[in-house]
Amino acid sequence: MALRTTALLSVGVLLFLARGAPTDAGPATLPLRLTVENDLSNVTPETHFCSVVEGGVLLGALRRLQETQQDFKFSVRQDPDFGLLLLSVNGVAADEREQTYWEILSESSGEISRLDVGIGCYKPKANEHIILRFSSWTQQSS
Ligand code: B12
Repeated sequence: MALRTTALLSVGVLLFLARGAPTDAGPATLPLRLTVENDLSNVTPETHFCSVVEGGVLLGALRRLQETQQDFKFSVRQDPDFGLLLLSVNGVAADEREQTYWEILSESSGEISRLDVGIGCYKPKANEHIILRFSSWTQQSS
């Protein structure tokens, strides 16, 4: 009986080792490319490589980037209806009087589309190219 119990325990330990001990590695991270550009001045666009946790929102990727890269800073404003509005990037701030804002775009195979939600809601896909573009909203409605 004791021999049988020892054998069963050994098999159990072997199975545990073969499958791997539980880890606290957390969810996978997805790589992203982020370009910061300015439609209203001749500043050279800057590209950053960052990541977001799988299922996480763009805000998380921007926060991680800010924590690790000295040359990337951003700020937000809480909107009561739509969540977080991206207010400034690297010291360049949206201005109601000037009718300027940070537009959030996604590029794929040269096609650029506008995100239909803000940074607090948008869930980027792996290897997505996000563009933060300082623009004027005089020509646009949303
Ligand atoms: C005008 C407008 C804008 C203008 C606001 C400038 C201004 N001062 O008028 C500008 C061009 C800046 C804008 C930008 C964006 N917008 Co807009 N916008 C609108 C629109 C057409 C009307 C808002 C309005 O004037 N309401 C009347 C005023 C009196 O109420 P208010 O509460 O003061 O309005 C403020 C908020 O709506 C806020 N706001 C506007 N857009 C957004 C987007 C987000 C994510 C947040 C947090 C706040 C916000 O700015 C308004 C003025 O202060 C709405 C559609 C709608 N029917 O509401 C979309 C709308 C709110 N916008 C939307 C989106 C997606 C965006 C962008 C994310 C688009 C993009 N990809 O860049 C960006 C924001 C990017 C960022 N920096 O975070 C979505 C939000 C959907 C959602 N569930 O998150 C809406 C609902 C349009 C849609 N797709 O259906 N927008």
